[in-house]
Amino acid sequence: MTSDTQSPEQTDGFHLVIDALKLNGITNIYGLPGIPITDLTRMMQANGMRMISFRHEQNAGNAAAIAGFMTGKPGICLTVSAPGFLNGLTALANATTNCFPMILISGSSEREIVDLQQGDYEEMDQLAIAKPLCKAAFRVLNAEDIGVGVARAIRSAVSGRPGGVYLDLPAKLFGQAMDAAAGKATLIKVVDPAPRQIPAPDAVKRALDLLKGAKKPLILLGKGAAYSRADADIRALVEKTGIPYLPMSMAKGLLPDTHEQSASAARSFVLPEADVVMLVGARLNWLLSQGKGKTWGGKDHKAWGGQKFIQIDISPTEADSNVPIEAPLVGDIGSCVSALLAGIGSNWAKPPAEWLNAIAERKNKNVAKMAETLAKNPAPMNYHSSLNVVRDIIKSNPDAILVNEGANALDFTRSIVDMYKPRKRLDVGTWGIMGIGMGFAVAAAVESGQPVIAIEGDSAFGFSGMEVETICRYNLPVCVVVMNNNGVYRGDEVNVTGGKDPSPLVFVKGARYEMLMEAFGGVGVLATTPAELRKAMEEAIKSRRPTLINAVIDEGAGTESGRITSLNPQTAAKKK
Ligand code: ADP
Ligand code: TZD
Ligand code: MG
Repeated sequence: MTSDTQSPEQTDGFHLVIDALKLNGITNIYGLPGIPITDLTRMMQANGMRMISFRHEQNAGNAAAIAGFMTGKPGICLTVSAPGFLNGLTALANATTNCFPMILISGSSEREIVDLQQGDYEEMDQLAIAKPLCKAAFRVLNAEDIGVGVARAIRSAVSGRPGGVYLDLPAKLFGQAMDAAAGKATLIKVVDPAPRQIPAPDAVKRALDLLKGAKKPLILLGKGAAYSRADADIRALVEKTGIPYLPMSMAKGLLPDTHEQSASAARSFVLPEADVVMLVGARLNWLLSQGKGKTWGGKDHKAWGGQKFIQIDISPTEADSNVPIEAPLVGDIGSCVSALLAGIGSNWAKPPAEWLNAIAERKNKNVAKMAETLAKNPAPMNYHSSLNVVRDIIKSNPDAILVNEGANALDFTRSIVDMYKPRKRLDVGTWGIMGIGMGFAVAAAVESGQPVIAIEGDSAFGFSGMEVETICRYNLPVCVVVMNNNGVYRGDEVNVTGGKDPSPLVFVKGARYEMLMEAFGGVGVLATTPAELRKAMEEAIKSRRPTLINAVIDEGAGTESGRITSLNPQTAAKKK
């Protein structure tokens, strides 16, 4: 037989999607099967990809987003049409907000029916709905365009300011057959997906001149700095200049929190006092009081405190978003920091001793005060006595990844638990969103292979708690600690009307969250003292078995909204 009479080898949409992703080094998929992607999930597994199947798409989406942050490659979330797609959207929007590279791939129903609104199964114009929530959105109608669609999605997710991308794949696409060799030729291996962006020399000089003249300089490291993976250069910049620094929440550990130049323990002193602040991959959003108001030494919320800002960011439009930026430095953080380093000679003068001493004095005072609080052992446990244990556990296991959400459970963990290595702290990010916990924990374990410790408010845990089954199914080394205070912020509220419904903020008292983990074959522990908590956490790290520790916390220990009480409308109104 000649090759002409043989039927040529065929490929199809399913296989082209798989091949396009694999060609670009993407092998982990976070998703949930159903029409029209059930076969795709099976085929992905059969073709050497790791398909992590979740119980709710939002958690799969959060897993994909944080996998993107951890690896610098886009994390992939795969969902079914309409409702599955919508369940994934919160994570997609959150990824975009946080600058995490992620691609939401959703199957969709037939264009012809959707566009005429004729009532297809799970009909929805998904592309139109996704667009305002992501950096870019694409739809592929023909199998020969899958290579381009995947390449454009990857580039859009990771280049410039990273973010979420939507890729719409209608059901009909998957079954489209084509010649295998011709199909292979349509695939694109993306070259240099996140190109370096070199800052202009005059912008570097402007930044250095401003820094040189500072009497009270401060460096603020954000999660963009953690994402940039310029760890060694960032550390060199901090150490060579001798400038005190503050890490934003997810930048903790970029330099060890115990570093002598860390000003974390004197945060409320350094922010209003500093005269020149260099932002490295951090935005002046609500987390930094928009650079204005009392936090910054301003008299009221209209005026900033007179600080001058240097802002290193890959987004050229970020500068001046809230206050004037005297020295914007646009480029990727690696390139910007190395350009700054090159301009810092051996004759660089460290900041005035007066400034450093004033910070050291505050720091020592606050550290001593904190040590005193942490040493107490009240019954029932409170946030301090329980998180003191977590602090020790992370200290002896610095490679473990800490996932954290809640209000008090978040704020106390952030301030009490020191981090020692970059990108080990994953939390609620820019939105302060609840529900990232189990999705982040699954991806953290899958992507790193390291033990994961998830410190969860009991309310926060509830948003994604069913994924403990996923954790058990994939046998992941995740230790969930539910900081159980019977409610949102506190568990001791009562219905002021005296009616029989409980207060909107409280849960069933004495809930046995650890039994949820036991239901799926994991280890459940009830811990009412720091000693019990310590023993259970040590055992979880050692055994690497899925574990849930129900840490019973004083239900009156928290404050409303944790550290951001001032953002409550009723509190704000009272102040006026
Ligand atoms: P944080 O919440 O820690 O303050 P943000 O999310 O507000 O951090 O800010 C992160 C910033 O980092 C964003 O403005 C983003 O554009 C920027 N960024 C992300 N990756 C890079 C990079 N590789 N180089 C430069 N800037 C980056
Ligand atoms: N829904 C979503 C998606 N995100 C949110 N941030 C909220 C609601 C509001 N919210 C917070 O900001 S924190 C929180 C909610 C519901 C839970 C706080 O209770 P917790 O933590 O049990 O998790 P603590 O330790 O009791 O404070
Ligand atoms: Mg709670």
